[in-house]
Amino acid sequence: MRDLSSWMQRLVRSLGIWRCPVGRRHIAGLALPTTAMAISIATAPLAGQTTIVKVEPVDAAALAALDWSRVAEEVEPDGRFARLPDARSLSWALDPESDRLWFRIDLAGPVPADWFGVNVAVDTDLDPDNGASWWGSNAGFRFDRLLTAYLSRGTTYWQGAFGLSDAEAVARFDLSALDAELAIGIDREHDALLLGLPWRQLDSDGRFRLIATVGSNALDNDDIPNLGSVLVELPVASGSAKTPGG
Ligand SMILES: [Ca+2]
Ligand SMILES: [Ca+2]
Ligand SMILES: [Ca+2]
Repeated sequence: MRDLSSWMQRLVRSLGIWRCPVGRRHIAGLALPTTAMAISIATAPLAGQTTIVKVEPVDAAALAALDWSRVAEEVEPDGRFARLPDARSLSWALDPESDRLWFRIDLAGPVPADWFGVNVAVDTDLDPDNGASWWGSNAGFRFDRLLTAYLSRGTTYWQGAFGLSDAEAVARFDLSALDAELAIGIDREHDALLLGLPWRQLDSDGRFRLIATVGSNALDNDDIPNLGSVLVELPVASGSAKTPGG
């Protein structure tokens, strides 16, 4: 099994304790989807702290009517672990009323009942050589900003690592370093996960490249796209061919 990156923190709720795998090829990670638990054995102390927050998902059905642009698609399931979420397609939409940008990852199967993980990694300045290296299979991608939702269900709420960060803060294991009105949607009818935020909180000019990944709240399982990244030009971007509402 591939190890996790040496600098990446993945928060694992294990036996009631949040731990952080710190890599260096002596991390053992084991996903147990049937129990919604993941066990990680870290051999170094916690190197950083991401705030654990309680999250209330938005009504995903209300987002279905947005003008979605599908930018990546995978025909066959290709994740590392068959029982973890596998991305089938990646789409985005801009809510013209709220200026909220939504990313939507359609899955090859149902969203797990009690846990999931999703990241959207974004090259905001379109400079592929700066930022931090992605830790998944799409290892050539470098990101400037990272959206994270590693969540598990409590009795009446969801909780976990949830937020917006930049490359420097992610390197010091802070996944929610930047202020953002991040929202999560769980669309069980269409087997999809959605992450949204006001687009200016992510990017200044509305033109950026991205990849996404899905998995459990402890392990990344499947990147989309597998290689390269997809360009998004919001209709609000200066010089964009796409006009608002068009
Ligand atoms: Ca896939
Ligand atoms: Ca960049
Ligand atoms: Ca993939």
